[in-house]
Amino acid sequence: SGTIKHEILKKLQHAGTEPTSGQALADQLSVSRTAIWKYIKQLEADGYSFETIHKKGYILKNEPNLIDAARIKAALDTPTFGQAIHYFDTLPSTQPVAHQLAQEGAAAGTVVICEEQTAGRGRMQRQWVSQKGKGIWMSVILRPDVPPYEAPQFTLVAAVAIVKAIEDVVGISPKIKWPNDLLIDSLKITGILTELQADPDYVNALIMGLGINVNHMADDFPDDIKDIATSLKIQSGKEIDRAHLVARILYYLEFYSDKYVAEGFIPIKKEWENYSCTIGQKIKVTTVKEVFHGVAVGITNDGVLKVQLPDGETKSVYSADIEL
Ligand code: BT5
Repeated sequence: SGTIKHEILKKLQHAGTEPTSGQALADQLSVSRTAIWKYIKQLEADGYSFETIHKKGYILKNEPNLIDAARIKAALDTPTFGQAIHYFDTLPSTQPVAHQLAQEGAAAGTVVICEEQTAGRGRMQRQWVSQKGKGIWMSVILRPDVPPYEAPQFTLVAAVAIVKAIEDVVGISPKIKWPNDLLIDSLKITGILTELQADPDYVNALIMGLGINVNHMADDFPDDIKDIATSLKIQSGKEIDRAHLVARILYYLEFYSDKYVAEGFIPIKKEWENYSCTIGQKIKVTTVKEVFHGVAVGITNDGVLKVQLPDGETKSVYSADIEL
């Protein structure tokens, strides 16, 4: 039934200011006119509004500024990802909900998304600021057929996918800061959190948490991040259709994770390097064990960062925070 609702929406979106009759919708979707009427009522309850023109039909007047399943699905162009979307107004965090669904067997590409997180989190239990209606706060369940030690590469896969989607929808190109940040103008626009459900030998699920600042104005950010964060709206000067961006991210996430499984990391590594602002830079590396300075000389075919120290020695960095 969710499908018919989103098909109705899609048709009315495409029809623009031309009325579409209930009978035409009923015929095209092989349901009764009463069913169409009920779906229209449901859409109205979701915040959509329609003009009803006597004997002619419906015109879509207003769409709520939401990232609900119907709007994402109307823009979706993927074989698998986003077929199941669990949408919430507010959640503590989308991650535990996605973990739970994955444990219950949810399919690859299942999405948990909300307008607002009250306890959004980054790596190592850091806070992720997630204001209502401003961003994309979502978790996507992946089930790639890879061993657990390859999980961190999916952070890099997701980074490439999100850059591509932002290029398509917004027309600007963020830079990737290893391992999990996207920056514009050296300010953070996106954070990625890759979590794992695995046995010793194989991955049951990857829970990819994606946080993207979209329609924030400068004074929407709280003091503690206002000097390090930015949004797509601040950077592009336009209000962005979040549902459309979500659909594009899901498209590239499916494309690149399939590519990874089929061809390995090397083809994706090339794209990653093109977008990276890390390689070739002097950086400060903070791991759980130590802090050191060096030059980021590259990533390996396993996605590990290579850092050359002042004495010429090269260190492999698997997980860290870096400062440019
Ligand atoms: C991350 O962690 O960057 C991963 C963020 C993942 C968020 C998504 S949203 C959907 C899903 N559900 C969740 O609860 N989480 C995921 P990390 O590299 O540890 O960076 C965290 C740091 O980024 C914080 O300590 C702040 O300094 C900064 N920060 C917090 N909120 C931010 C925001 N909205 N924009 C830019 N920077 C932010």
